Amino acid sequence: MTQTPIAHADQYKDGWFTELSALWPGQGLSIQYDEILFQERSKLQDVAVLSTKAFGTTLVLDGVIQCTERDEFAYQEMIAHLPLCALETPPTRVLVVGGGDGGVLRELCRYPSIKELHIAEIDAMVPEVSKRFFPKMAVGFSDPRVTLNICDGIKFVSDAEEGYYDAIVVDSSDPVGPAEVLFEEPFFRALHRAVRPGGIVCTQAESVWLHLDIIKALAGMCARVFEGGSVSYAYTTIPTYPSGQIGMMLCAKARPVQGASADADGPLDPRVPRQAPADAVAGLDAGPLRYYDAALHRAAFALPRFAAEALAESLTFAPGA
Ligand code: SPD
Repeated sequence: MTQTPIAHADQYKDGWFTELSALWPGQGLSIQYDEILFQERSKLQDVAVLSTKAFGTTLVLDGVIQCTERDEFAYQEMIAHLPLCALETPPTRVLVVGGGDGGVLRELCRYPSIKELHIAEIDAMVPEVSKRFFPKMAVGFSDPRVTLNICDGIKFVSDAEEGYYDAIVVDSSDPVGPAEVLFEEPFFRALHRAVRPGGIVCTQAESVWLHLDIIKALAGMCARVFEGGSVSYAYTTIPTYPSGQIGMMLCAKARPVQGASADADGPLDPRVPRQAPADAVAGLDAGPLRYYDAALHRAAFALPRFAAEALAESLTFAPGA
């Protein structure tokens, strides 16, 4: 049993861990823990696993909560199924950038049509730790369709064949440290190239309560990069992310001939669920879906007025319309 924190010691006090960051100044969620199960410095970041009273086993990178056993599905299901279900044809090739804990992979394994499921994770320690401490979340790594690449995600995406993927999910940590570049234009240009026309890129896009400026800048940049396609912001609720809410930016690449599909005359509208994830995966203990369904898919794009107004200029479809 390890009780003495070796990194971010100011965030551990009297059996409570408090999540502090310059990205949410003046606030910090505190959760009570019994034990620090693991803590090590990888080549890139501080990796810790806590056994917490209210949220079960919890993964913390550089002092920031990435997932807890109790609520991880609220994020992993939504960032995976919103883009995949919005596709007009069943997906066959999908890429995850980041997502080394395997939670998004587990969700993508629910699509029998997928033949190739690639993941580009920069930190080898994250999948190792996840397999050891979060076996239910990491089940996807044993799916034979999955190839795990420990590498720089930007390089992996830049080297991909043009238009190779039906969908790319970018499950990054926050835009400080190793993940900062995953919010910048050169990476989005590479994503745009690697996804097929009519395909969707879905990236972690922070909270409207805390990061409206970041989201606004991201949406504006996405609108430039995905010109002729569409840009939409959706969100999920999750108690252990700052402010209890986190969003996803969904960028659909322009189709060669708009109006070629049965249900649209313009760019692909990701607010419409068209595919369905399976509740059970043969040979894989993924468990049933616990958050996502078609009604929630549509609802996820409806924004509170203050956010809708701030993002109106850059989003393709008026939120809520
Ligand atoms: N503020 C933390 C945001 C983390 C988003 N990514 C989490 C990885 C879960 N698969």
